[in-house]
Amino acid sequence: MPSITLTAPDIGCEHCAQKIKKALTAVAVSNVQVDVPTKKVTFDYPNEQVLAQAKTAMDEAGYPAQE
Ligand SMILES: [Cu+2]
Repeated sequence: MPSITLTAPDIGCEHCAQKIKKALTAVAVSNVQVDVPTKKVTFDYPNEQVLAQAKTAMDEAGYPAQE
């Protein structure tokens, strides 16, 4: 499964990390890791459609991501 690392500049603390992890549980990604100091979100995704859903989920959670 491909893996991607996105940067979400609005991550500020562990609470943000938990919100993102929770938002991504609704999407079929796996191995979600959020690194607060670097504001990076890494996960595995099965296909491009799921990747797009994950980005949408992050937008809706208030943490828009950039590649
Ligand atoms: Cu926070």
